[in-house]
This record gives sequence, structure tokens and C-alpha cells, in this order.
Amino acid sequence: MSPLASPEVEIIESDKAVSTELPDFTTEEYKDAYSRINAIVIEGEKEAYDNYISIGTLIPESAAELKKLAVMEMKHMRGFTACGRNLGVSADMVFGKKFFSRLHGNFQEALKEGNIATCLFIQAILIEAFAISAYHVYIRVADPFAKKITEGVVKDEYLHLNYGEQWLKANLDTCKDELIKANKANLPLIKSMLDEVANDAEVLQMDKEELMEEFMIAYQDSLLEMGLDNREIARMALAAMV
Ligand code: PL3
Ligand code: FE2
Ligand code: FE2
Repeated sequence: MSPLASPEVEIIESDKAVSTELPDFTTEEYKDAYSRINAIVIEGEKEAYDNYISIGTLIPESAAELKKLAVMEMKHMRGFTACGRNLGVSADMVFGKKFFSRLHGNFQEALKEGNIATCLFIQAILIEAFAISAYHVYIRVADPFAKKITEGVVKDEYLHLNYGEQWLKANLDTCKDELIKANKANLPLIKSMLDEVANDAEVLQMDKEELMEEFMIAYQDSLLEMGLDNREIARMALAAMV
């Protein structure tokens, strides 16, 4: 009998078929992982609100539009808070805050220096691409209540990503060097945040490889939309491998 036809292989294959079912949302293991993932998302949405309001102070002529984006983030935060409540989970907000602290620090620094391109790149490209990829993967394995909320949220996140892309595209000539620098400093943070959340995400049946793939698609599409060429995009993506 060839090894490929052995019964063990068949068992593995049937396990795979089982894993397309939704997880049990009521187990302690699920709720424990959800208490951290839920906190990350709530904190991320809250900081996104603050960040768009802050960016509005750097681009006063766009402050009203940025306020609209910020208000959407507040709505997202409330939606995800309801998702946790619906499952009887209380979010570990200390963990959530710590999860974002390095990225938050870099954003605050750029804000203080008045570096608009860096602020927009961190919030509207990196964080939004991270959110879009995570939400896409989550929608496939979420409980029905959270699925509906997340589907509404992800549509807004594309608007936010698009806002960042358009501003950076219009200003690419003057901000390319700043962009490359911001990418070098912050893309590795996104990678380590992904590493950090991978175990809990796995409990929610969210696959790490899939998360990385979805992120790279959203990230690379954004850079292309901004007007960077393939070589520049490859170079920027490689900054994650440090
Ligand atoms: C700004 O619009 C959004 C900022 C939130 C970023 C959160 C990224 C989440 C990564 C962890 C996996 C979450 C799965 C989704 C669960 C609700
Ligand atoms: Fe959001
Ligand atoms: Fe957003």
C-alpha cells in the first residue's frame, strides 16, 4: 500500500472536513481567547477614533471629513463591545491597550512632529489593512451576531483605507521617503502583533497563514493604488522580515 493511501491519511482528511464547522462559542477556552481578541478590536477601534480626530488637527481643511471617519470608528467600537457582551465575555482591556502600545507610541511621536504621511500610513494603511484582513477571516468563523456586525464594519474600513490611499497618492512626490521610513519602523510591529495574537486567533479557528495572506493582499493593493511600483512594493514588504 502506498503511504498516501494509508488509513492515517484518510483520518487527517476527515479531520479537515470537520474543521469547516463553526467553533463552540460557549466553551471556556473560546471565551478566554475571545476576552483578549475582543479587547484588541475594541481598543483598536477606540484608538482609530482618536487617531482620525488627531489627523484632523494636522489637515484642518479635511477635519470635517476625518471626523466622519472617526465617528464610524466609535460605532465599530460599540458594535464589537456588543459582540463580547452577547457571548458573555468581558474584554481584557489592559491586554488590548498593551497590544497597541508601540504602534500608539509611534503614532503619537509622528503627530507631535506634524508628520501627516506617517500618521496616515500608520492608521489608514497599516491598521486598516490589518483590521480588514482580520475581519475577513473572522467573518467566516464568527457567531451569527458578530458576523452581521463585522460585515457592516468591514465595509467602512475600506472607506478608511481609501482615504489614506488617496491622500498619500496625491502627495507621493513629497512624502515617498517619509513613507519608506514609516514602513520600516511600523510594518515589523504589525508582524509581531500578528504573531502575538496567533494562538488566540487559532482558538477562534482563524488561521495565521490566512491572516498573513489577507494582510499582504490589502497592504500591497494599497501601495499599488498610491502609485508605487512593483520593486518599491517588494522592498517595502520585505521590511516585515526582520
Ligand atoms: C480601525 O478601523 C480598526 C482597528 C482595529 C484593528 C484590529 C485588528 C485585529 C486583529 C486581531 C484579530 C481579530 C479578529 C476579529 C474579532 C472580532
Ligand atoms: Fe473601524
Ligand atoms: Fe477604520
